[in-house]
Amino acid sequence: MTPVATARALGEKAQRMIDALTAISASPDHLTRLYLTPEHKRAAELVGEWMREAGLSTRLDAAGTMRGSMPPGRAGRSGNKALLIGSHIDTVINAGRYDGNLGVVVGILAVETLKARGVALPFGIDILAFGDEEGVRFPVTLTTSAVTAGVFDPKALDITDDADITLRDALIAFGGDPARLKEEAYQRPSVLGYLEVHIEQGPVLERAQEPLGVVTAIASQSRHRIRIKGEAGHAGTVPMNMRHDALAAAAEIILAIEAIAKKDKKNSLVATVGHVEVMPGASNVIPADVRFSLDVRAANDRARQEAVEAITLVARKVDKTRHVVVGVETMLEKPVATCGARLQKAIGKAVTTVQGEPARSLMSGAGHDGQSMAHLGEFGMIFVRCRAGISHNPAEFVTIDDMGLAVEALVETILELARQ
Ligand code: HGY
Ligand code: MN
Ligand code: MN
Ligand code: MN
Repeated sequence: MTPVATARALGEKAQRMIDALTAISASPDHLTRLYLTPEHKRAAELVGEWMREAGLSTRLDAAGTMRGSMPPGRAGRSGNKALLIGSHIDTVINAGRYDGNLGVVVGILAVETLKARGVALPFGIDILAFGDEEGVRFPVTLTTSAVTAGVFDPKALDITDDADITLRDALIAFGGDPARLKEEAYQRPSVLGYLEVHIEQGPVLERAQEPLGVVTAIASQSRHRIRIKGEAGHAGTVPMNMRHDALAAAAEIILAIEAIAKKDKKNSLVATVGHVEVMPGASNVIPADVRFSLDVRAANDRARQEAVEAITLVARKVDKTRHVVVGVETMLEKPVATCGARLQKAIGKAVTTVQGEPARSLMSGAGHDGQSMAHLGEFGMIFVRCRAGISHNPAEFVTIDDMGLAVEALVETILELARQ
């Protein structure tokens, strides 16, 4: 088949696989697939089937990652190392269908394509379908890739979800095994590197009219929980100057967060409050207790840290002026994760070959499992154009042709590494 036909046929197969995964959701109305849920299990089993059809041996690991493995096809300088290829099959709430899922589908199709071409590689390939990159159910992110990279903090097992279920209990109920997480980690010398194909989740490639791009680094990121304790009271009787309104205090802090982030001009600083809980939540009761999430990112660690310090100062001020108690808890901090030079170069060559024009390099504002996998060695990412850069939204869209080109680019990257 001609390369274009191959890309088209691969894109059509990718679309069928994406659509099959999209149908596995907590809701018939939209795509929501959280970590360690029955829909996570069903999606992992479907991905496992595809992996086996591609000739990989599979197992669901103790953390809930579906792993597909292929040994080296021939001797070579890489010895018994494995090239890890992965992404995540968990989603946000009311998600787009390509975020994460596309990377797993493209990885499986790339292995199928290499086998169809009779390519014998001097290294193994492991495909990893991570179960928890988004960190939506539990307020920690990259859980399963952290286990894979040997950097999982067991204290996270005691973190609870909104239903007060601990990560440990959810893992056991899922059929995972908290006691075996440590042994699930790869050893650094056995890993050739980690590659992930992912939608850009931003507008750069579409604006440049290029289907693919090379990721240079993943932004510095931290997540926090802010809790405000005020005093419940009767909405009709407590005078305004005598209130300790936790939600009004939260509103003042949230607007200050937005103002701090907007002031930044050169560090791609962004700050988001995405989840707010108001207790007791009755319309005629002054809010007594408010908890909200805070997500801060920047192109460098210093800019992010300075923003968190400025936000914490505002929280202290509101604590005093409104006579409430404001607590700021840091749930995670991830420094900038830089993609390996060798993988960037191999991806750049492959993308240039496949798209027929020089590959563009760009930073990722979104977090990815590569932030964990960087602990095992080099990681590299291929970005795929998505319509208007929309993501974490059911309007997320990638064309069939671009998906086919993504498979071709991953195949070319693997062949480039095999030639080294
Ligand atoms: O939040 C993120 O950046 C990623 O989509 N989990
Ligand atoms: Mn993602
Ligand atoms: Mn995401
Ligand atoms: Mn990711």
